[in-house]
Amino acid sequence: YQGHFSWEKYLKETGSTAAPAHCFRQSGTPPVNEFKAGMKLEAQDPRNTTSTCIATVVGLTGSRLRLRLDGSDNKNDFWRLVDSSEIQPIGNCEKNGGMLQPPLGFRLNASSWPMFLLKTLNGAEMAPARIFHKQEPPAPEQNFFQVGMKLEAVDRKNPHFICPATVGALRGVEVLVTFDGWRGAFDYYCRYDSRDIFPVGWCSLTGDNLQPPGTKVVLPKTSGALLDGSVEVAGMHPVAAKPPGQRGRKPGRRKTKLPGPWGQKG
Ligand code: MLZ
Repeated sequence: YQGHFSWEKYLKETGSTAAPAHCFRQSGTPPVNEFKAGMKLEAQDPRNTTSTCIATVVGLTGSRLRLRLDGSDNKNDFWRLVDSSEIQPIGNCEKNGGMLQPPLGFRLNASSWPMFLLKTLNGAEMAPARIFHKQEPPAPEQNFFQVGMKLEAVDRKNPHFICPATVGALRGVEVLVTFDGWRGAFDYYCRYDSRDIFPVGWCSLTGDNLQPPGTKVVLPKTSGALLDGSVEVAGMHPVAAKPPGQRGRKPGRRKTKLPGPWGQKG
């Protein structure tokens, strides 16, 4: 479900272009997701990346898995692409001479980890090796992004969301991901080969739910005020100008949201 958002219309209305596929470290066709909720696998602990832990698939969204580390709480779920190198079949760690570790913030006493591990794996449904993808796609040889290009990106503050975004700046191997319609509140720098950024159209291919852009307006630096007191925003519908006191208001929750031309959630 894509809400009422259409990239085709939006690109036209904003006079912008999509970042071409060769900019991204993503496979041309999104990787097939054959995982099922409840399956267990090995994953790097995102809060302690040198540890390999047991994780359970607690949800599926497009080509991504929502994972929860066994022995952790339900407040630290994380999302991984099915072709991520950070997930492996159970047995892989030991095969490579490693030892499975308790997650950071293990609920029980550290001394109970060996028994916990036995119990959590006993009778568990282990994700079969054949549904893992052999390799992560290769990184493009350099940063091919250009400022102004559109893309789809994981909102790192709400990582279940993938949202329309624009390249805001370039800094060597890094790209500033700016989220359309959110006044910078969710923006971040990432490497050009990050697995959190996708070409336009990715979500419609995977069936992931692409969020519509926000409706928070960035006022242009040089006044774009029109005669009727409204402000023209980057070729989109004029939005009513705010009284001076409210300009540049910090992003945050507003009780009544501005109606957006593309619909919105959350
Ligand atoms: N509804 C929530 C989430 C916003 C998500 C923005 N993503 C770029 C909020 O308004 O904070």
